[in-house]
Amino acid sequence: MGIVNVTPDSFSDGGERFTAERAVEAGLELREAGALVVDVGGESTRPGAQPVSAEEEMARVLPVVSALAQAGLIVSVDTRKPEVAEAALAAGAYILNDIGGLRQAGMRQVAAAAGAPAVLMHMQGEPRTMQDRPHYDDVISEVNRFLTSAVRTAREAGVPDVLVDPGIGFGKNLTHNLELLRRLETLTAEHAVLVGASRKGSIGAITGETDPRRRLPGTLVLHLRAADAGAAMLRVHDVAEHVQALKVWAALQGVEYAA
Ligand code: HH2
Repeated sequence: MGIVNVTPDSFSDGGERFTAERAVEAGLELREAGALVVDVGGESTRPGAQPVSAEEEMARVLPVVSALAQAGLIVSVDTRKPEVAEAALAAGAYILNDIGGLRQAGMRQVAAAAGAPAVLMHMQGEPRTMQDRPHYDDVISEVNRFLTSAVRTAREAGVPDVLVDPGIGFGKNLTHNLELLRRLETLTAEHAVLVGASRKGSIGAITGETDPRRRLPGTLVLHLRAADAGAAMLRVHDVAEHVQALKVWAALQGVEYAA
């Protein structure tokens, strides 16, 4: 899954793609580089980010979703707002990616009505404050319990298919993020799992690299660990580099790379 942020303030590519035209170009390039799905988001969820109105979010993402869908791409929309989700699915998005795990009123119904598969992510708290002092007694069990319940609720509401996501960096410190990846088999044993560690703060915390755009090597290590644990999909900024890494990884496993 390649990332297209149509936002002025995303943590890792802030502003770079902040016009519809530029975002569409970026999406097409990601497809060309080997992305199976392109994830379009109009609200930054980085720690401390300011919320965006539904109108503003729609103005950002709808032209991009619609152009990429018309070009034949599988588009996912990264939003927490049911009105944005509904409009994006009507504009041609196929997958609903919700960092809120479809907990907000209306989200499950929108996905079910559109027959849209969904990504259900775990987050402790809210983006503005989630990194203040995250706490777990046992992070993997608590995340798994949350996701299992979110899957059940989504299924009962009629959502046709789901991927779950432990939400790397969403209300988690470095220890929590590493523990989730170390014990990821707990999740992959029960669910189809998506992992998104691309350029995230944990890599900066380990290495001292403050520029997210220079965190590809660390990203690849975390993502190959996720692949080893059986993750079904990776959410990434650097698609071509991941395709190369995954092809080599697949060859080592003696399996064919498919995307
Ligand atoms: N991470 C981000 C946004 N959406 N969705 C899923 N399912 N999983 C993730 O890990 C995830 C996500 C944050 O990354 P990014 O889009 O690069 O930055 P920003 O939120 O600042 O736009």
